[in-house]
Amino acid sequence: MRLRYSPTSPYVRKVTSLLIEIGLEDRVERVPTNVWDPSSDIVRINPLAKVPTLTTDDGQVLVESVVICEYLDSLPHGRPNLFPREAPARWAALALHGIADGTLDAGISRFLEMRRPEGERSYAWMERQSGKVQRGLDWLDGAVDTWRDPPTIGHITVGCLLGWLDFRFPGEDWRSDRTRLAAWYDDFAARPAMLATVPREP
Ligand SMILES: N[C@@H](CCC(=O)N[C@@H](CS)C(=O)NCC(=O)O)C(=O)O
Repeated sequence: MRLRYSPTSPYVRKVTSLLIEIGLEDRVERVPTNVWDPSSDIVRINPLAKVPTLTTDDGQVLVESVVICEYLDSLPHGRPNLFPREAPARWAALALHGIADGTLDAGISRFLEMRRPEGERSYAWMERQSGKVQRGLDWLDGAVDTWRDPPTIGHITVGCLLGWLDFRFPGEDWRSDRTRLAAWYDDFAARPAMLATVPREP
């Protein structure tokens, strides 16, 4: 399998950390891809020009990190599944994933807007996205006491969200008013899968 990836992308990190959690990291060749380069050949396999993009061994191209993650978790691996098969655990995992991934989407939207030249930037848009991030983090802080082992795709996505916030907004303190979430993240960030996938500039 081939994974088009970037080391700064939190969506890619969902995939690479899941691969380590399930012990399949050696099954995937990683192909560095700059999605912002107009000449990137990513468009040949993914018209949306996004990472992560996975090409499976039988040539199927998969996009959307959650779809890629579920595909990989469906392969034989002998570890606990990160996508529980049965309700209600499945829906709890996907509900948590939905809030964490949506919070990440809002953070990315704010970040991309911040990077636009002054004059093209909308502060109202950034404010709107920032509100989603703050409310998403509050929601996670309110839910954290209900989380149990083993981790699911929901927890992986929360970890990738918080790691990305620290990476892109190091001066913004999300922890002080969310001490339960911060304590959970201290433990989660020490998992080998998280330590091996810390975001970094290429
Ligand atoms: N919902 C998608 C989001 C993927 C995504 O937006 N990736 C970013 C990198 S962090 C990207 O490739 N952006 C390029 C673009 O939007 O043109 C997923 O979960 O895979």
